[in-house]
Amino acid sequence: MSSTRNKLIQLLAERKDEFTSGQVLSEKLQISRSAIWKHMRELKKDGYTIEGVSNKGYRIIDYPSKLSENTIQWGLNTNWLGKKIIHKKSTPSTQRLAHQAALELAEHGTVLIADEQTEGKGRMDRSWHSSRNKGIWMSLILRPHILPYLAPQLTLLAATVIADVIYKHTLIKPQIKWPNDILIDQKKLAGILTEMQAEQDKVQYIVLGIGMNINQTIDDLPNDIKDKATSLQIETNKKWDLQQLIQKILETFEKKYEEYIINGFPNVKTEWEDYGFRINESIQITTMQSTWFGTFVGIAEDGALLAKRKDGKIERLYSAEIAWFNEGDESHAK
Ligand code: BT5
Repeated sequence: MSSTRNKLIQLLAERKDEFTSGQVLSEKLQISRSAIWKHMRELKKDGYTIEGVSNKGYRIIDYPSKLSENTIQWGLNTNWLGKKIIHKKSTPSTQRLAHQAALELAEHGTVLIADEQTEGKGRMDRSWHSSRNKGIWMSLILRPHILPYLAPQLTLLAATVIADVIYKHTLIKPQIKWPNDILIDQKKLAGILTEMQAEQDKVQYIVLGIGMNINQTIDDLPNDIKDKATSLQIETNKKWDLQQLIQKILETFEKKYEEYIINGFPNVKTEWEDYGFRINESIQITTMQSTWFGTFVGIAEDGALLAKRKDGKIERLYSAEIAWFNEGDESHAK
């Protein structure tokens, strides 16, 4: 991957619809005008549509529709996340690939991504629909120096990353349903699956999977999730550029992750609660032992769910399913 080309895309992408002159590009990149022209020709080969107008300069009209390691990396403004990307057209599950790669010592920040997953998975062996080119199906390999019991905090952190990116780009404020669902209007747009390999008090690696519906229409959604899932296209009536959203997710993730490693969970908690779904409202809680109704109070300093029982007792839950009821509705469970 050429870092000059990377910078070139970044410069053009920053100015969106405006032209940037060849002169400015050549000064900023410290290369000749003819070298710029050659890079433009390579970008076009990779699927970028670039308009070049004499006396005005260049601008990107369209981004490549196909994902590849290069198209994700070009213009990606991160220091370590996504420096290594493994892209597959089709794979059973990027989680599976990521575990293999991590066991083969793939470095912290490696990203595995697929156009399609044939056996995408959710939590507890549930399945995750991942149709070709319609969404973001990716797994991040992380090797944080944190105690294993804190790993679920990374799920909550990832949820705020996705929520921020959606909010910033669509101006629709999503909600996060504890612990891992990103909802718009009570419908699931994205889910996170965090899996860990650890020994006693050391995390060997974490595979953090992100599944996000982007360009599905209602008709694209399988029947079993049609009434409880959504996509960015359904919510905004327009198609979204996968590559740009992936880059935004990786950039936002890296920033928040670094902040978390330095300062711990408090900021994540505040941000999470700002998006928190049904905080201070009634929820149904199902654990391995029982099902009961309570009020969702928020999340604890370590990321646990805090729910108040009818007698006022606050329970701290690390593993549970929550569901809720709208008036006259059946429960919205998984
Ligand atoms: C999740 O599980 O929400 C975690 C999803 C993680 C998917 C990513 S994609 C990249 C990586 N590779 C993988 O193989 N997995 C990760 P959970 O909370 O258990 O939710 C699963 C439930 O969500 C299913 O039982 C369905 O009801 C619903 N569901 C399945 N596919 C969906 C989709 N595309 N959109 C919305 N809901 C879906």
